Amino acid sequence: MPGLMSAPDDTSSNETSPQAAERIDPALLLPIVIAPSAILKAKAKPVGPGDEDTVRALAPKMLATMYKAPGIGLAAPQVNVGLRMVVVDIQKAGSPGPLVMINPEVVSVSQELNTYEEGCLSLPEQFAEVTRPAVVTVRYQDLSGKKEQLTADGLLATCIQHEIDHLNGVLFVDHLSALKRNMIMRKLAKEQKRKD
Ligand code: GNR
Ligand code: NI
Repeated sequence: MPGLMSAPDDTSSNETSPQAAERIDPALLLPIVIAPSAILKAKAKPVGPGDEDTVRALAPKMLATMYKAPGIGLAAPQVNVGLRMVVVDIQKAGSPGPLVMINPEVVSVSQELNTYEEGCLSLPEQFAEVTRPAVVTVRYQDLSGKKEQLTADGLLATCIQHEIDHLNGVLFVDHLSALKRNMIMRKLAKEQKRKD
C-alpha cells in the first residue's frame, strides 16, 4: 500500500504498548461492540488506497482499547469499523508485539491442532475451549504498507486466527456445537440485561 508511510513519531510502536494502565490515554479509547451485533457478523472490507488516514488514526486507538480492556488482540469490527485490520499483543516474553496487521491472510496452517480456552471482548465473561491449527503462517501489511509474513504457534497462533475470524464475521462460539453456542449467547444476553 504505497503512501501509507509512518511518521517518525508514529504511535504504532512502543509508546502504545503500555504495561501500566495509567499510561493509556483515555482520549484514545473506543467503545467495544458486544454480541449480538450485525457488524460482528459482517465480512470486513479490505483496506485500500483510500483508507490510509483511517488506519493510521485507528491503530493507536485500537491498541489503547485492547490494552485497557485488557485483551491480547482486537479486530476493527469490534470497534465498529468494517475494515480488515487487527492488533495483537500477547504480552509474553519473546513474542512480537504490538502487531498491527492490515489485510491479514492465512497462507498455511499446520495439521497439528491445539486447544485453548478462548474469550472475546465482544462476548464478555464467556469462555470455552476451541480447537484450531497449532501453527499458522499469515501475510499482512504493516502500518507503513510493508508486506510482512509471520509464522506463529502457541497462544499467538490462536489469537491471530481468532482475530482473522472476526474479519470474516466469525466469533469463537461459531466453532462450538450449537448447544454450547446457544448456552453462551443466552448467558451473555442475561448478563447484559442485568447490567442495563
Ligand atoms: O483478550 C483475548 N483473549 C483471548 C484468549 C484466548 C484466545 C483468543 C483471545 S482474543 C481476546 C480479545 C478479543 O476478543 N479479540 O478479538
Ligand atoms: Ni474476539
